[in-house]
Amino acid sequence: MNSYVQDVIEQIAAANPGEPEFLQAVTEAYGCLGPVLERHPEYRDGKLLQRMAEPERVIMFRVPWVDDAGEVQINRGIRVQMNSAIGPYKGGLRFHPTVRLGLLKFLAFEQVFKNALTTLPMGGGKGGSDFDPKGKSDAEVRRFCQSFMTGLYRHIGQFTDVPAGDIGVGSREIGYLFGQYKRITNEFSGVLTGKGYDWGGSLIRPEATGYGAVYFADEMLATRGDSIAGKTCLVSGSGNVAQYTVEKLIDEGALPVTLSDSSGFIHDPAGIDREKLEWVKELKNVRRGRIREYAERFPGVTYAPAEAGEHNPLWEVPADCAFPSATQNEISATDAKSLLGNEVTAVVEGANMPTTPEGVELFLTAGILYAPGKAANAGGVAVSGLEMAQDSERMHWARRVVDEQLRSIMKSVHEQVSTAAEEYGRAGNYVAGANIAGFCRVAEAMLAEGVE
Ligand code: NDP
Ligand code: 2IT
Repeated sequence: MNSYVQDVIEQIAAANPGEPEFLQAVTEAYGCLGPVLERHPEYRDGKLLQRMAEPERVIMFRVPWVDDAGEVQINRGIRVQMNSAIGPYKGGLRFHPTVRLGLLKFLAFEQVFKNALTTLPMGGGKGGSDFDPKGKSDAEVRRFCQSFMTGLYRHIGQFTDVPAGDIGVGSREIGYLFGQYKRITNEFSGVLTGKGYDWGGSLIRPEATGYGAVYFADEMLATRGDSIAGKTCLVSGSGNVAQYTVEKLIDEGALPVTLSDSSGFIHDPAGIDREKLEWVKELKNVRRGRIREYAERFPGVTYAPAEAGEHNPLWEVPADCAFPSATQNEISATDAKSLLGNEVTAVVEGANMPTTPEGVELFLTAGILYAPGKAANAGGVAVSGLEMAQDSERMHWARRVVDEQLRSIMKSVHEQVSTAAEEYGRAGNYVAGANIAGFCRVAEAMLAEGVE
């Protein structure tokens, strides 16, 4: 790594102690930028690396609510407004007990690059709470969401900051958050994305991240004269991203064989078909059950509980392609070796930063098709951008129109990433390409806007 970049990373590490995921994301991204800074001394003079690692603003607030037993509960709400150089802050909200400021800073930092790659006018942000929706009643989730929005509403808006969903925040939570925003502000606007169709949402937004990841896989495989049809695919997670990844894989004639949650994973060698997928959607989105039940419901399926440590047996299942779609750092070096040992062709990240740095290095050295999340999962936020456009127009676009735009945006992300990698002598390296292309677009805007 270039010594200037190394120094900057060390300064950032010293200034942000106890934030390992944030530092991991910064190190990965900036580690690719040495040659860019040599070609563009103005980025160095403008201290762009330092500026981009410092959130423009962080909001932290108390979220008090009353549970069903009448007891007062307190959670912490956070919104990281990372960068608004190319548009209003945009990015999801995560409700999960592991949420801390450092975790949201990593997600917000990646979001800035990702949103730039969509070419839509969206800056980057991320927020959430350490609230755990698991095991909570619907009324408890609603009261929590109303209190969360009461703390957040004054800091967001359709032209300022537009949150959406992420882990633990789906259409139910977006509904409660939107209702409270509208009630407090007396304004019906596109302040959140991922809304229901009848109240300002976009068709294809629920599907967008998963569909987009498969479209990105199509683009990558095409560079090697290959396609997804007939490929055995591993998918982790069983939430929004995993479900619609499986749906598109089925549409395109691939064979998805796994799903998971934090308790364990299922392996269905016959393949998850449409009927089984509909059952999973009902299990996860309506009954809010565990993936273990899939193995009880369908014959020939094995279930393995999650194991502690550096190894997830899901990644030992032989397959052609892997779509990690659960959470950060879910593919360790050991898991990457299992995948490579089984001659995986492509790893396509539906989740944000699901591969550890050691795993990333192994994939890059092996020369497989490896798509980092900031490129491969950009379809979700891209259709959020299209939802914002529809809200502004007071219009709904047809399903086919949104899907075509999503496909064309994923094609363009692939093209920008490939071109940037080639320009800097790193052809085929999608990590370098995504970081360079995303960085340059934001850097140019920041320079144009002055020292702000
Ligand atoms: P959901 O909450 O719908 O689903 C998350 C899934 O991942 C669940 O199956 C959950 O299992 C599992 N999971 C979550 N945390 C862990 C953990 N610590 N260990 C093991 N499994 C875990 O979230 P999404 O599908 O929306 O998000 C999945 C990933 O995709 C995240 O990395 C998110 O940041 C990323 N992403 C999401 C986008 C979106 O539009 N929703 C867009 C781009 C990226 P359990 O129920 O047991 O917790
Ligand atoms: O990580 C992500 O890109 C998301 N959770 C979606 C963000 C959005 O604003 O749609």
